[in-house]
Amino acid sequence: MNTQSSQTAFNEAQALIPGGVNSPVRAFKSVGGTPLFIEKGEGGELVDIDGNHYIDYVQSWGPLIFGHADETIENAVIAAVKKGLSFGAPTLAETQLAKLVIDLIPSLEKIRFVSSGTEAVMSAIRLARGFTHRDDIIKFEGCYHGHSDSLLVQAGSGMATFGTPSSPGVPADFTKHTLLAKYNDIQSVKKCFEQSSDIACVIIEPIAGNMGLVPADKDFLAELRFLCDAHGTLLIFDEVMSGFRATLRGAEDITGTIPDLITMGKVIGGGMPVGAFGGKKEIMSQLSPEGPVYQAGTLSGNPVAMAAGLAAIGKLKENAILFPILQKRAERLLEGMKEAALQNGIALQTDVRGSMFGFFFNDKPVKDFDDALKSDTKRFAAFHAGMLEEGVYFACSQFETGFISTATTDEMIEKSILAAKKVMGRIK
Ligand code: KE4
Repeated sequence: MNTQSSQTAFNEAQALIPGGVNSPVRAFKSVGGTPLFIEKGEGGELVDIDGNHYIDYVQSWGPLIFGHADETIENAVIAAVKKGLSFGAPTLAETQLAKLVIDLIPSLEKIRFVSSGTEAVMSAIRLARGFTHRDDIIKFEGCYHGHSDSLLVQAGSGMATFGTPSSPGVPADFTKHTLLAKYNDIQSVKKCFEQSSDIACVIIEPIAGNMGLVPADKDFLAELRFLCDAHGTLLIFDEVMSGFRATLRGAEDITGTIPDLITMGKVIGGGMPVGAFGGKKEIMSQLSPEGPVYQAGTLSGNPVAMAAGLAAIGKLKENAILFPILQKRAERLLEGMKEAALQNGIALQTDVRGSMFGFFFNDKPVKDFDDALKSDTKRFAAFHAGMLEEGVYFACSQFETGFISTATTDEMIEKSILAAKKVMGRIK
C-alpha cells in the first residue's frame, strides 16, 4: 500500500498535536508504523488519504454498528442540523432517546446523557458515592473506564489492594480510594471488602473489551452481585463498549445479573459524541437538580447527537434479529482466522459476543489481565501490519476488541480470511 500522504500528514500533525493524535491508541504505538489518515468511510470500509480501501473492523472503536455513512443516521443528523446545532435547553429528542433506551434495558428507570464514556463513568461513580455516602470504589485490572483521575490506577505493591496512579499528574490522594481486584476472581473482590467497609461501588465491564475481549463468567457476576448486596455497595456495569454491541438489552440480558447503574457510550450516539448513565429511580433521583449530587455539561443531550442516537438505537430495536446475524459473521471470521493460524502452527485464542470479537496470540484461554499480558504482542503487531497491507484494518493493539457492522459483508469476511491465511504464513 502507498501510504505516503498519511506519513506526511502524520509528521505535520505531530508538530501541532501531542503524538499527532487526539486519542493515544490511534498513534499505532503498540504496533509500529504510521497511523493512516482517513479520508472517508463507506459502509464497511475506510478509505485513507492515499485512496487505499480497508475493511474496517474498528468502526471508530465501536459506535458504527451500521457502518460508515449509514443513510438513516445521516438523514436524521442533517435534518437536526438544519434546525440548529445546540440550544442548551431541553429538547424532545432527549426525552425520546431516554424512553427508547429505558424501554430496552429492564434495569433502567432513569438516564442522564453526557458527551463521552469517560464523563458517564466519572458521573456514575460520583452518584454512587453520593448515594451511599461512601468514598471507596473497586475496579478490575484490565478494565478501562475512561480517563478520569480516580480510575487511572495500577496495582499497588505486593498485598496492597489500594491502587496507585497509572499516570503522572494524578495525585496519589486521588487514587487512594480505588481498590483493585482481579477479573473473574471473586476471592480478590472479597479481599477488597475485607480491606474497606466504605465501598460505594464496584465498577466492571461485564463483557470486558479493553484487555482484548474477555467476558466475565456468569457465576462470577452473580457472586459479585451477592457481595455488593451483602455490603450495601452499588454494582455498576460499564457498557460503554458492550452496550448495544453484545446484545440489544444490556449485559443483564445474557448474564442474568442486574446492575444498579449502567454506563453507556459509543453506539448510543450512532457515531456522535454521546455518553449516558442510568439506573433505578431511587439512585438517579440523587442527581442534580432533583438531588444534591452535582453533574452538568454544556453539550449534554445535544440535539444533533440525540438525532444520531435515536436513528441508531431505533434501527436496532426494529431489527433485533441483527445480533445473532452479526454474531454468526463474527464467528465465521474468527473460525477462518483460527484455521489460518492452526495451519501455520500459531496459537490463537478467539471469542465472540454479539457483534464484538477478540483474538489473542496466546496458547491458553484468556480469563483475566494477567493471562492477556502473556499474549505475543510482537506477533500481533506483525499480523496487524500484514493485514493492513492486505486491506484489512484491525484495532492497533492486542488489548482491544474488534467489531462487525451490518455493512461488513460476507464477501468482506471471506476476503479477510484469505488475507489472514497469507499473513499467518508470513509471520509464523
Ligand atoms: P470515551 O471517553 O472514550 O468515550 O469512553 C471511555 C470508555 C469507558 N468505558 C469503556 C468500557 C470504554 O471502552 C471506553 C473507551 N474505549 C476506548 C477503546 N478501548 C476508546 C478508544 C480511545 O481511547 O481512543
